[in-house]
Amino acid sequence: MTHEISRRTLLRGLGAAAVVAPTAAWLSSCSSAEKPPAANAGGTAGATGGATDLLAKGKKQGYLRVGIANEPPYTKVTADGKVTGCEPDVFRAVVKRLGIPDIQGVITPYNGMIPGLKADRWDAITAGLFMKQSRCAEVLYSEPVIVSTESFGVKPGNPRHITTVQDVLDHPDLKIVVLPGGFEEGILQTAKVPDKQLIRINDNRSGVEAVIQGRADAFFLPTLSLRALHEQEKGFEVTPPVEDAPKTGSGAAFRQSDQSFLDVYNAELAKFKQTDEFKKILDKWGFDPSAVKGVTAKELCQNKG
Ligand code: 6CS
Repeated sequence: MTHEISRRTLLRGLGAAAVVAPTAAWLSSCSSAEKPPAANAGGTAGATGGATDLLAKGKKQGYLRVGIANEPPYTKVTADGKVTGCEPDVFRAVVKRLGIPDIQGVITPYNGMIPGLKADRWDAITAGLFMKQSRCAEVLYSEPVIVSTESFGVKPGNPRHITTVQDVLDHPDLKIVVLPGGFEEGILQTAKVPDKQLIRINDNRSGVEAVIQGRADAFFLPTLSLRALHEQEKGFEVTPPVEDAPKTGSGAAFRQSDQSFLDVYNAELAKFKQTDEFKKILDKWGFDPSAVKGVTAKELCQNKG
């Protein structure tokens, strides 16, 4: 069901999936059973009746739907409802070069992104969903757009001296906030950190609050995401990048039935990565465009977990 709701409701309902169009403030709150209308009226069978012809679908309807989290600088929904952030901005630029005018964002938690993609609630994930073995086994990733690092959000002065995953293992009394199904949860699980040390919170602001109020000792999140949160809330500090965390990187993720679109997208992305526009987008969001040079999806998909 599509209906206009106030953007305040949208931003409050971050836990729910909500459709955010880049222009009109058309939003639709989708329950897990619902699908946004029209966009998948034809279901996943493309014009050929076979696998999705995502390129033809995007050109015909004028946009592709993307799963996002609203976690700056990776993804951001502005106050007037525009879908932006590093990954959506790159995706929008590349699909525009393929003849698809725009994108429409659906906000969802990280642990809902791949199930929602498979359920055809969106056509791609452009959220900074970091590549690792289990995810690469379920979806088709484009070549990476960004690489980035992980950090801990800690109390000022980092009184428990939490700087590495090993520190968490060595101190079983430490409580670490992670996003459910997030990459950081996976890092700690792969390191065999006992589950009783994990506190799962879906909302980044609440994760920071848990540290400030002493209910947790650290919030494990990408460095740039913590720095963006710190711009709004000074009651915590961000550690330097965690040295024993794997290299993180991401690109757009597609359904396995969309291999033909992935091939076309990757070819256009490779050209786009040579342009000043690509560098401008990454610079705007605080990413180093040179850091992703030579990094491949094949390499990042070796990440354990
Ligand atoms: O890929 C993930 O699961 C992680 N990616 C980002 C951009 N933020 C946190 C999340 O856990």
